[in-house]
Amino acid sequence: TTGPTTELRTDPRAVARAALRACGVDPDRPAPPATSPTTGGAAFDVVSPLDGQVVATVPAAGAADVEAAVAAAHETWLRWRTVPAPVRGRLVRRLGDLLTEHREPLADLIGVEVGKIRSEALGEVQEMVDVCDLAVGLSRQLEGRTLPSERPEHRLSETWHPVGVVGVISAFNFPAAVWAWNAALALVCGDTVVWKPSERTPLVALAASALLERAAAELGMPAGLNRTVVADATGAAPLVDSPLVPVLSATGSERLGREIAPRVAARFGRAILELGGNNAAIVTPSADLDLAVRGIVFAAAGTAGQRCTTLRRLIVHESVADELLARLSTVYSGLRVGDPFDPATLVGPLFSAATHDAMRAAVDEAVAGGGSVVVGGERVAVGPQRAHYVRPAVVEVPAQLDVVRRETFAPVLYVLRYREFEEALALNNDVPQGLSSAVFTRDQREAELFTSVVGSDCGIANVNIGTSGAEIGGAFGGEKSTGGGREAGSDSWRAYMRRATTTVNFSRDLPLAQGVDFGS
Ligand code: UN1
Repeated sequence: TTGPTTELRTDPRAVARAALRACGVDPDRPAPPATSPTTGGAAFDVVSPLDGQVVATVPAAGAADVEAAVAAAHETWLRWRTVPAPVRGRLVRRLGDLLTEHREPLADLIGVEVGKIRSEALGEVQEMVDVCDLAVGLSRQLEGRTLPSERPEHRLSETWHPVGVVGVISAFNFPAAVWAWNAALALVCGDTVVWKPSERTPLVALAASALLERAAAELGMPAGLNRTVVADATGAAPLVDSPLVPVLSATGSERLGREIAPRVAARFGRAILELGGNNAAIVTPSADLDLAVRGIVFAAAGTAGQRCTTLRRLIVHESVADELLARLSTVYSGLRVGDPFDPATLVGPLFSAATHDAMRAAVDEAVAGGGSVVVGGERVAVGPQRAHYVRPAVVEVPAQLDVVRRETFAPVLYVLRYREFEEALALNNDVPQGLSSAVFTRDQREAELFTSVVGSDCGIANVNIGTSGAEIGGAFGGEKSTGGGREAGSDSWRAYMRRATTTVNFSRDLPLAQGVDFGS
């Protein structure tokens, strides 16, 4: 531990209580709306990463509760699917308005539960509002196609129908926005939702679900279109295994994906997977270094390195590496680490002691493999010692070591040097994960190559912008061990619906396709 203890002015418990109340959740008994009391009697303690103390206790849903929530959501779906999509859109529009009105308390809860700095917590709420806007627009555009039939006086067309209950499993680091990406789309698509937030960040989930419930009540729409279940993996089993959940959207570790994907596949369900990332940026000799430094620092140190899109690998041309590292070193040394509610703070706490352990182990492994720490990695004393504040680290490594090829969900940026652009591209792609990637260059040939078929193999390939902070307008997701799912914008909505292909014969004849002759 270095330096003096920085003051922690925020009282997480008081902030959480006031924010829950503002969103219509009883702070003395925080529980999901529209659900019967849970069966187990077990409960989860919510620990704030700001000071390591318990801020609330939430009753745990067991497998029987989750099973009941799925059955109830299915019943609600039978009615909801017949409501016209533009009418469903009104619900999501009202949800977006309520989220906007409650952006401060929602951001408070994200700050208390995750440790996000104010601007990023507000940004997460904005991301929810943005996806509501997108979904409202989509509610009038869930279009099918009419295709040329090979037969005369025939029409070939497709219609998109609601699919049923969509299960959503979300992670601690985007405890509300990932639900909104899924729920806003699912609701306009005519589906209902059962949401299992991380049991370590349930409070903002309870608040967001309460606002949706309020929106539905105000508009005279059904209660329980979304059912939130605060459960662990065992309790959540019905979401994974029930045939009443045709689509399961899961965000989390690669381990989570390996556990659930085969089970969803075994019942022929559809899984939308958003798993790990190990995102790289290439900095070429022509890069605008001022811009690159800013892009790199936000992507690598923002959210204390705990986004799935966090920049974890920097692949720098040898001609600019020394200068870039010197500049990064200066900026990292000055990064304000501390109370995330202090507007001057840029780096809040790590989520947990386990995150801190994983970070230290990763840095040690990189050093043992011949790497050297350029800057950071040390603990910063903020408030009581039960919390884990660190200076984000930059570690230069001689090669893409095993530890570099793994995702460590903490602020460690590995730096590799390259000579030829093709070598940089190969390094970018030579990891199991395939979520996000970036190139900083002013050379159009390099930029085009990076985004071409032989360039980055990731779901996101950016030019002169970091790897994180995607807008919701595009499809979000990645390849390889990232899981292949796509959420949010573009045509991601199709994954939340089923397609019916229809051939209509309006002739007086019965010509068979492929010219088949079957008598008469
Ligand atoms: C995540 O970390 O799970 O692109 C999602 C981004 C955000 C979403 C991150 N819009 O960084």
